[in-house]
Amino acid sequence: MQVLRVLISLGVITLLFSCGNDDNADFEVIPPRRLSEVVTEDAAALQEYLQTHFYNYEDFENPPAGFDFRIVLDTIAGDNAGKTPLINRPELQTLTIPVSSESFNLDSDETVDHTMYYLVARDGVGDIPTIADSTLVRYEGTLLNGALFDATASHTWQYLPFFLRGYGRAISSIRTGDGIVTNPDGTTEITNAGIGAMFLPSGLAYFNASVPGVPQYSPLIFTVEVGLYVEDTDYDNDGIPSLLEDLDGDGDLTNDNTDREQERATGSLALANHVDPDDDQDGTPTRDEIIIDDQGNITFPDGDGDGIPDYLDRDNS
Ligand SMILES: [Ca+2]
Ligand SMILES: [Ca+2]
Ligand SMILES: [Ca+2]
Ligand SMILES: [Ca+2]
Repeated sequence: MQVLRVLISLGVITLLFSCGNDDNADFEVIPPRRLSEVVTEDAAALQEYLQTHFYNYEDFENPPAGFDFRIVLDTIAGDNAGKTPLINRPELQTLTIPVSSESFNLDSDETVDHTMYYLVARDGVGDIPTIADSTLVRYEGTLLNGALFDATASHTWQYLPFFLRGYGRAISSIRTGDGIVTNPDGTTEITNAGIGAMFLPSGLAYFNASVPGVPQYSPLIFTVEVGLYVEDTDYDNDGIPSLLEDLDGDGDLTNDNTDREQERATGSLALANHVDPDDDQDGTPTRDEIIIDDQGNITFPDGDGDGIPDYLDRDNS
Protein backbone atom coordinates (compact mmCIF):
# COMPACT_ATOMS: atom_id res chain seq x y z
CA MET A 1 0.00 0.00 0.00
CA GLN A 2 2.18 2.78 -1.23
CA VAL A 3 -0.22 5.68 -0.93
CA LEU A 4 0.59 5.91 2.75
CA ARG A 5 1.80 9.34 3.73
CA VAL A 6 4.15 7.75 6.20
CA LEU A 7 6.40 6.95 3.29
CA ILE A 8 6.99 10.63 2.76
CA SER A 9 9.36 10.47 5.71
CA LEU A 10 11.50 7.99 3.78
CA GLY A 11 12.77 10.87 1.68
CA VAL A 12 14.01 12.54 4.85
CA ILE A 13 15.65 9.36 6.10
CA THR A 14 17.47 8.94 2.78
CA LEU A 15 18.81 12.47 3.08
CA LEU A 16 19.94 11.92 6.67
CA PHE A 17 21.93 8.87 5.68
CA SER A 18 23.35 10.75 2.73
CA CYS A 19 24.62 13.51 5.03
CA GLY A 20 26.68 10.93 6.90
CA ASN A 21 28.69 10.32 3.75
CA ASP A 22 30.14 13.80 3.49
CA ASP A 23 33.68 12.41 3.72
CA ASN A 24 33.20 10.68 0.44
CA ALA A 25 34.40 13.17 -2.17
CA ASP A 26 32.49 11.35 -4.92
CA PHE A 27 29.21 11.69 -3.11
CA GLU A 28 27.07 14.73 -3.75
CA VAL A 29 24.08 15.55 -1.60
CA ILE A 30 21.38 17.07 -3.74
CA PRO A 31 19.12 19.31 -1.66
CA PRO A 32 15.40 18.93 -2.23
CA ARG A 33 13.88 21.26 -4.81
CA ARG A 34 11.53 24.08 -3.87
CA LEU A 35 7.76 23.57 -4.00
CA SER A 36 7.40 26.86 -5.89
CA GLU A 37 9.79 25.69 -8.60
CA VAL A 38 8.31 22.22 -9.07
CA VAL A 39 4.69 23.37 -8.99
CA THR A 40 5.16 25.34 -12.21
CA GLU A 41 6.58 22.33 -14.04
CA ASP A 42 3.86 20.07 -12.70
CA ALA A 43 1.13 22.49 -13.73
CA ALA A 44 2.48 22.52 -17.30
CA ALA A 45 2.80 18.72 -17.39
CA LEU A 46 -0.74 18.23 -16.09
CA GLN A 47 -2.17 20.76 -18.55
CA GLU A 48 -0.47 19.00 -21.42
CA TYR A 49 -1.72 15.63 -20.25
CA LEU A 50 -5.29 16.84 -19.92
CA GLN A 51 -5.16 18.44 -23.38
CA THR A 52 -3.82 15.32 -25.09
CA HIS A 53 -5.76 12.56 -23.30
CA PHE A 54 -9.36 11.47 -22.92
CA TYR A 55 -11.22 8.89 -20.89
CA ASN A 56 -13.91 6.42 -21.94
CA TYR A 57 -16.70 8.92 -21.23
CA GLU A 58 -18.85 7.46 -24.00
CA ASP A 59 -18.94 4.12 -22.18
CA PHE A 60 -20.10 5.89 -19.03
CA GLU A 61 -22.75 7.83 -20.98
CA ASN A 62 -24.11 4.71 -22.75
CA PRO A 63 -22.75 1.68 -20.92
CA PRO A 64 -22.24 -1.26 -23.32
CA ALA A 65 -23.30 -4.73 -22.17
CA GLY A 66 -20.85 -6.06 -19.60
CA PHE A 67 -19.15 -2.70 -19.06
CA ASP A 68 -17.05 -2.86 -15.88
CA PHE A 69 -17.34 0.86 -15.10
CA ARG A 70 -13.60 1.30 -14.95
CA ILE A 71 -12.02 4.48 -16.22
CA VAL A 72 -9.63 3.98 -19.14
CA LEU A 73 -7.34 6.86 -20.12
CA ASP A 74 -5.79 7.09 -23.58
CA THR A 75 -4.12 9.55 -25.95
CA ILE A 76 -6.11 11.50 -28.49
CA ALA A 77 -4.70 10.09 -31.74
CA GLY A 78 -5.58 7.81 -34.65
CA ASP A 79 -9.08 6.34 -34.25
CA ASN A 80 -9.50 8.47 -31.15
CA ALA A 81 -8.57 11.76 -32.80
CA GLY A 82 -12.12 13.10 -32.38
CA LYS A 83 -12.45 12.46 -28.66
CA THR A 84 -12.95 15.33 -26.24
CA PRO A 85 -9.79 15.99 -24.25
CA LEU A 86 -10.08 15.73 -20.49
CA ILE A 87 -9.48 19.46 -20.11
CA ASN A 88 -12.70 20.19 -22.07
CA ARG A 89 -14.92 17.70 -20.26
CA PRO A 90 -17.58 19.52 -18.21
CA GLU A 91 -17.16 17.08 -15.31
CA LEU A 92 -13.49 17.97 -14.82
CA GLN A 93 -13.12 19.98 -11.61
CA THR A 94 -10.18 21.90 -10.20
CA LEU A 95 -9.22 22.38 -6.60
CA THR A 96 -6.45 24.69 -5.36
CA ILE A 97 -4.82 23.83 -2.05
CA PRO A 98 -2.04 25.72 -0.25
CA VAL A 99 0.86 23.42 0.61
CA SER A 100 3.45 24.30 3.25
CA SER A 101 7.09 23.28 2.78
CA GLU A 102 6.89 22.00 6.35
CA SER A 103 4.58 19.20 5.27
CA PHE A 104 7.53 17.66 3.38
CA ASN A 105 10.10 18.67 6.01
CA LEU A 106 11.66 21.15 3.58
CA ASP A 107 13.68 24.13 4.78
CA SER A 108 12.43 26.51 2.09
CA ASP A 109 9.80 28.07 4.39
CA GLU A 110 7.10 28.72 1.80
CA THR A 111 3.43 28.04 1.27
CA VAL A 112 2.52 27.44 -2.35
CA ASP A 113 -0.89 27.04 -4.02
CA HIS A 114 -1.22 23.73 -5.85
CA THR A 115 -3.99 23.01 -8.35
CA MET A 116 -5.27 19.47 -8.72
CA TYR A 117 -7.92 18.12 -11.10
CA TYR A 118 -10.51 15.43 -10.56
CA LEU A 119 -13.60 14.13 -12.25
CA VAL A 120 -16.55 11.97 -11.28
CA ALA A 121 -17.37 9.60 -14.14
CA ARG A 122 -20.26 8.06 -12.23
CA ASP A 123 -21.53 9.36 -8.95
CA GLY A 124 -22.53 6.90 -6.27
CA VAL A 125 -25.94 6.90 -4.60
CA GLY A 126 -24.61 7.21 -1.04
CA ASP A 127 -23.29 10.15 0.92
CA ILE A 128 -19.89 11.80 0.56
CA PRO A 129 -17.06 10.93 2.96
CA THR A 130 -15.09 13.77 4.52
CA ILE A 131 -11.30 14.08 4.27
CA ALA A 132 -11.18 12.58 7.79
CA ASP A 133 -13.22 9.42 7.22
CA SER A 134 -12.34 5.76 6.73
CA THR A 135 -13.39 4.82 3.22
CA LEU A 136 -13.65 1.52 1.36
CA VAL A 137 -12.01 1.98 -2.02
CA ARG A 138 -10.38 0.33 -4.97
CA TYR A 139 -7.76 2.29 -6.89
CA GLU A 140 -4.99 2.29 -9.48
CA GLY A 141 -2.12 4.76 -9.46
CA THR A 142 -0.13 5.65 -12.59
CA LEU A 143 2.44 8.17 -13.71
CA LEU A 144 1.55 10.57 -16.53
CA ASN A 145 3.29 8.20 -18.96
CA GLY A 146 0.79 5.50 -18.01
CA ALA A 147 3.19 3.38 -15.93
CA LEU A 148 1.26 1.61 -13.16
CA PHE A 149 3.00 1.95 -9.76
CA ASP A 150 0.27 0.88 -7.35
CA ALA A 151 -3.11 -0.84 -7.37
CA THR A 152 -5.43 -2.52 -4.90
CA ALA A 153 -6.21 -6.18 -5.50
CA SER A 154 -9.63 -5.76 -3.93
CA HIS A 155 -11.64 -3.24 -1.93
CA THR A 156 -9.51 -1.82 0.87
CA TRP A 157 -10.34 0.35 3.88
CA GLN A 158 -8.30 3.56 3.94
CA TYR A 159 -8.34 6.13 6.72
CA LEU A 160 -7.95 9.14 4.42
CA PRO A 161 -5.73 11.36 6.67
CA PHE A 162 -2.99 8.71 6.38
CA PHE A 163 -2.97 8.97 2.60
CA LEU A 164 -1.84 11.55 0.08
CA ARG A 165 -3.34 14.97 0.59
CA GLY A 166 -4.70 15.38 -2.92
CA TYR A 167 -6.00 11.83 -2.88
CA GLY A 168 -8.12 12.40 0.22
CA ARG A 169 -9.49 15.63 -1.20
CA ALA A 170 -10.63 13.94 -4.42
CA ILE A 171 -12.13 10.93 -2.63
CA SER A 172 -14.09 13.29 -0.39
CA SER A 173 -15.75 14.77 -3.49
CA ILE A 174 -17.24 11.48 -4.69
CA ARG A 175 -20.45 9.84 -3.50
CA THR A 176 -20.15 6.31 -2.15
CA GLY A 177 -22.20 3.24 -3.07
CA ASP A 178 -24.97 1.59 -1.07
CA GLY A 179 -24.00 -2.00 -0.37
CA ILE A 180 -21.40 -4.71 -0.58
CA VAL A 181 -21.85 -8.01 -2.41
CA THR A 182 -19.52 -10.96 -1.95
CA ASN A 183 -19.24 -13.13 -5.05
CA PRO A 184 -18.99 -16.95 -4.90
CA ASP A 185 -15.25 -16.67 -5.62
CA GLY A 186 -14.73 -14.43 -2.58
CA THR A 187 -14.26 -11.18 -4.50
CA THR A 188 -16.38 -8.21 -3.52
CA GLU A 189 -18.49 -5.72 -5.40
CA ILE A 190 -19.92 -2.45 -4.18
CA THR A 191 -23.29 -1.60 -5.64
CA ASN A 192 -23.77 1.88 -7.11
CA ALA A 193 -20.28 3.05 -6.09
CA GLY A 194 -18.80 6.36 -7.20
CA ILE A 195 -16.16 6.17 -9.94
CA GLY A 196 -13.63 8.93 -10.46
CA ALA A 197 -10.13 9.98 -11.43
CA MET A 198 -7.71 12.53 -10.07
CA PHE A 199 -4.66 14.26 -11.49
CA LEU A 200 -2.28 15.50 -8.80
CA PRO A 201 0.80 17.73 -8.85
CA SER A 202 3.67 16.17 -6.91
CA GLY A 203 3.20 18.68 -4.07
CA LEU A 204 -0.15 17.01 -3.33
CA ALA A 205 1.45 13.59 -3.76
CA TYR A 206 4.93 12.30 -2.79
CA PHE A 207 7.03 15.32 -3.91
CA ASN A 208 10.68 14.33 -3.18
CA ALA A 209 10.02 11.08 -1.27
CA SER A 210 11.55 7.80 -2.36
CA VAL A 211 8.67 5.57 -3.42
CA PRO A 212 9.04 2.42 -5.54
CA GLY A 213 7.98 3.09 -9.12
CA VAL A 214 7.55 6.84 -8.56
CA PRO A 215 10.44 9.12 -9.61
CA GLN A 216 10.82 12.16 -7.33
CA TYR A 217 8.61 15.14 -8.24
CA SER A 218 6.11 13.07 -10.26
CA PRO A 219 2.56 14.24 -10.86
CA LEU A 220 0.27 11.26 -10.35
CA ILE A 221 -3.04 9.91 -11.62
CA PHE A 222 -5.38 7.76 -9.56
CA THR A 223 -8.55 6.14 -10.81
CA VAL A 224 -10.79 5.17 -7.92
CA GLU A 225 -13.97 3.41 -6.98
CA VAL A 226 -15.37 4.93 -3.79
CA GLY A 227 -17.41 2.22 -2.11
CA LEU A 228 -18.50 2.78 1.48
CA TYR A 229 -17.38 4.96 4.37
CA VAL A 230 -17.63 5.30 8.14
CA GLU A 231 -19.56 8.46 8.93
CA ASP A 232 -17.86 10.70 11.52
CA THR A 233 -14.85 8.40 11.77
CA ASP A 234 -13.18 8.76 15.20
CA TYR A 235 -9.80 7.16 14.58
CA ASP A 236 -8.37 7.45 18.12
CA ASN A 237 -11.75 6.60 19.66
CA ASP A 238 -11.59 9.59 22.01
CA GLY A 239 -15.19 10.62 21.35
CA ILE A 240 -14.31 13.46 18.96
CA PRO A 241 -14.77 12.71 15.25
CA SER A 242 -11.44 13.02 13.45
CA LEU A 243 -12.75 15.88 11.31
CA LEU A 244 -13.20 18.01 14.45
CA GLU A 245 -9.58 17.34 15.40
CA ASP A 246 -8.47 19.39 12.37
CA LEU A 247 -8.40 22.42 14.66
CA ASP A 248 -7.17 24.92 12.07
CA GLY A 249 -9.65 23.58 9.50
CA ASP A 250 -7.09 23.40 6.69
CA GLY A 251 -8.02 19.85 5.67
CA ASP A 252 -4.71 18.48 6.92
CA LEU A 253 -5.03 16.50 10.15
CA THR A 254 -1.31 15.92 10.55
CA ASN A 255 -0.52 19.53 11.52
CA ASP A 256 -2.79 19.82 14.57
CA ASN A 257 -0.95 18.65 17.67
CA THR A 258 -1.95 20.59 20.78
CA ASP A 259 0.51 18.93 23.18
CA ARG A 260 3.52 18.84 20.86
CA GLU A 261 5.76 20.68 23.36
CA GLN A 262 4.82 18.31 26.17
CA GLU A 263 5.38 15.27 23.94
CA ARG A 264 8.80 16.65 23.01
CA ALA A 265 9.71 17.36 26.63
CA THR A 266 8.78 13.85 27.75
CA GLY A 267 10.28 12.10 24.73
CA SER A 268 6.86 10.74 23.76
CA LEU A 269 5.84 10.00 20.22
CA ALA A 270 4.49 13.12 18.52
CA LEU A 271 0.85 12.31 17.90
CA ALA A 272 -1.43 14.71 16.06
CA ASN A 273 -4.76 15.15 17.82
CA HIS A 274 -6.67 12.79 15.50
CA VAL A 275 -4.44 9.89 16.60
CA ASP A 276 -3.99 11.03 20.22
CA PRO A 277 -6.50 9.81 22.84
CA ASP A 278 -5.16 12.34 25.39
CA ASP A 279 -4.88 15.58 23.41
CA ASP A 280 -3.31 17.68 26.17
CA GLN A 281 -1.25 14.88 27.75
CA ASP A 282 -2.52 15.61 31.23
CA GLY A 283 -3.11 11.93 31.95
CA THR A 284 -6.89 12.20 31.66
CA PRO A 285 -8.17 10.72 28.40
CA THR A 286 -9.92 13.20 26.11
CA ARG A 287 -13.04 11.01 26.34
CA ASP A 288 -13.28 11.87 30.05
CA GLU A 289 -12.85 15.61 29.44
CA ILE A 290 -15.79 15.99 27.05
CA ILE A 291 -19.50 15.28 27.43
CA ILE A 292 -21.50 13.36 24.85
CA ASP A 293 -25.28 13.27 25.31
CA ASP A 294 -27.76 10.55 24.27
CA GLN A 295 -28.14 12.14 20.84
CA GLY A 296 -24.38 12.12 20.30
CA ASN A 297 -23.99 15.89 20.72
CA ILE A 298 -20.61 16.83 22.15
CA THR A 299 -19.99 19.64 24.62
CA PHE A 300 -16.53 20.77 25.62
CA PRO A 301 -16.35 21.88 29.30
CA ASP A 302 -13.96 24.72 30.14
CA GLY A 303 -13.46 24.36 33.92
CA ASP A 304 -11.19 27.38 34.49
CA GLY A 305 -13.01 29.61 31.98
CA ASP A 306 -9.89 30.57 30.06
CA GLY A 307 -11.48 29.87 26.68
CA ILE A 308 -9.52 26.65 26.18
CA PRO A 309 -11.64 23.50 26.53
CA ASP A 310 -10.48 21.10 29.25
CA TYR A 311 -9.45 18.39 26.80
CA LEU A 312 -6.86 20.76 25.28
CA ASP A 313 -5.91 22.49 28.54
CA ARG A 314 -3.26 20.94 30.78
CA ASP A 315 -3.80 23.48 33.59
CA ASN A 316 -7.60 23.34 33.77
CA SER A 317 -7.72 21.67 37.17
CA1 LIG B 1 -4.99 20.96 10.21
CA1 LIG C 1 -0.46 15.02 20.63
CA1 LIG D 1 -7.63 13.02 19.92
CA1 LIG E 1 -6.49 15.04 28.62
